[in-house]
Amino acid sequence: MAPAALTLGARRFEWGSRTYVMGVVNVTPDSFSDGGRHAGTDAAIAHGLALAESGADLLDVGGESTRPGSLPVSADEELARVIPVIEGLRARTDVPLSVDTTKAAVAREALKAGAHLINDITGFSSDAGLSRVVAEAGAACCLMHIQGTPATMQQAPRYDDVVEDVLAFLEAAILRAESAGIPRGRILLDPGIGFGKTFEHNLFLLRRLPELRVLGLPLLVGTSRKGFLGRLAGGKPASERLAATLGSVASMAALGGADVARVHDVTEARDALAVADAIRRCEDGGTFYAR
Ligand code: 7PJ
Repeated sequence: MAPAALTLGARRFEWGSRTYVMGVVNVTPDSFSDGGRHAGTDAAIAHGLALAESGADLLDVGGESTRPGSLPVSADEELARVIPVIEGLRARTDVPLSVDTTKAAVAREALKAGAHLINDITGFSSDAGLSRVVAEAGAACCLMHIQGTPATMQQAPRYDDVVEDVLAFLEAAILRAESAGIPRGRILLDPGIGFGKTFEHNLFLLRRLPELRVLGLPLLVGTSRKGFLGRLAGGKPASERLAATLGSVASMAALGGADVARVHDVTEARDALAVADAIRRCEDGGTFYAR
């Protein structure tokens, strides 16, 4: 059975009907390179609008880099980056907005400014107040698996059984969310590709994504431009990983792994998913889930 449909703002997500696309809107200092805070804000809003036009079903606004080795930023800095972008997008598009944050203080203001979903890469394991903020706002959340922290996670990732360990972490994350008062129907889960995982862990998890279905909640998966794709493509830098990204996105759709793909390149991902979803759908008569 498919997970219950989710309404976020003006959009309804009917899980199993197709693979939805979350477009990434980064508001980190790299995007401020040409002229300060205001230019960075405007560039991020313009980028988000372009992704919405390209068919993004959801936009994920992030003000803290979580790349391997990156260090945390303060709540004040994150707020200054993210809130004007949420306000700007909220005024100009009805695409639902997600905020990639681990901090209750940022989530509170982001939800006030009109965001619909909090995307916590620590699965409610770092800021005890975050789940309550989401519950009180009646917002949705994406709970991601991570081993360690972004600063240290790639030093020596280790699992007894990566699928079992991710499942156990996500089960505990669901409990944290539910005990704060977030209904199950407003929770998405994410195996956290690249977050405390070796090259082999990433591939193995993607191959076995359908096993995470036992949790009964929609799955969001982010592979876009990640390091394991660069390695598979012969050592390409992030800027040259589009084709490899599309390979991963189409594969996970074909394997039945993901309900939402988190990507930088929305136009291309929508085309790749249209193909993979159509091939998959012709076998099971219109839904990816057993009826
Ligand atoms: C993910 C994310 C992901 C979720 C980032 C990057 C690193 N949130 N935020 N899942 N990745 N839910 O985009 O390379 O995979 S930041």
